[in-house]
Amino acid sequence: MSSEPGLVLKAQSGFFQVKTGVDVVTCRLRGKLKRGIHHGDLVAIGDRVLVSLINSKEGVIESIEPRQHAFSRLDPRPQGVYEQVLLANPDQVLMVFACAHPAPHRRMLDRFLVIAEQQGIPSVIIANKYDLVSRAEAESLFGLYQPLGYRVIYTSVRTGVGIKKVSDLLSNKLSALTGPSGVGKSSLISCIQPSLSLRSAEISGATGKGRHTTEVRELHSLEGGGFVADMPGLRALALWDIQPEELDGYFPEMRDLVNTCQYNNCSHRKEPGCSIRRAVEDGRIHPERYRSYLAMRFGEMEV
Ligand SMILES: Nc1nc2c(ncn2[C@@H]2O[C@H](COP(=O)(O)OP(=O)(O)OP(=O)(O)O)[C@@H](O)[C@H]2O)c(=O)[nH]1
Ligand SMILES: [Mg+2]
Ligand SMILES: [Zn+2]
Repeated sequence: MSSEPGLVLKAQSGFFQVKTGVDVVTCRLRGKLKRGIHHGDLVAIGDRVLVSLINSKEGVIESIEPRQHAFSRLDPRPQGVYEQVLLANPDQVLMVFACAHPAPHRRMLDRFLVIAEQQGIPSVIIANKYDLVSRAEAESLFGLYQPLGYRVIYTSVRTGVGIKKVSDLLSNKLSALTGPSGVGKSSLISCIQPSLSLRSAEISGATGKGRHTTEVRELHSLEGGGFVADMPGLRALALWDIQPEELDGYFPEMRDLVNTCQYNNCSHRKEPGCSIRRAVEDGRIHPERYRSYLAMRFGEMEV
């Protein structure tokens, strides 16, 4: 019985599709790995595993390599908080939002960015459906992120704008596309690699909300090298294990200023001598970003 390294491409109901060399093998998890109490997914897409082959199509996952990092979501369950691993070991996460239809929820984007900062994963913002708005409108929505150090790519699956840039970005990397439902994540991937032809669907006219067309998380192998995961639309991402005092460190525009506040445990809300508030007043910090910070810090909002 030979043992081979592999990459988990798909996880569904206890079965895993694992790419070993050129083959994709259907695997179960060795029983002993499942023993004990688990506070998170044992195996997720993006995990590197060792598989013992039963035949050319089936195998057993014997061990899982430690994750460097993971793009995860916190899932409160009766037994305690569970770490649902959306993608293990990502090189980057593409935060996909639409310029319109559905209108972008910037607080939600801010929350995604904070989570990626905390999990140590580079993020890129994709502003899709660029064909539905003017350039000025698109920039008024997403332009504020570039000076913070985030790359913003404006795309349209309809006109093809920006698609090459996204395709180059994905090349030879392990990436995830995330964002709300109906923004065009599956459409973007299908446009980059038509042979995949992922399911995409019209968004509901009545609510302007997506319908959660993509249900299973799966890594797709790209012809130009690399893998991309199409995620189901996310309604919410809870902040994972973030201490309130460390939140300002996940806002790039605040990070370097916090040491200059008068109080070293400044929450940047009401304290005198706060350099963050001063930066908001004189325009160095965008007021919307500051409001997002306050909302996350003081729980005035749930996205
Ligand atoms: N006008 C316009 N429509 C687009 C664009 N990209 C995608 N769409 C449409 O938006 C709708 C939703 O696209 P999907 O690709 O299913 O969206 P999704 O983000 O994968 O949605 P979930 O799987 O539910 O998370 C479809 O009707 C697409 O045809 C675009 O660039 N411009
Ligand atoms: Mg989809
Ligand atoms: Zn302060």
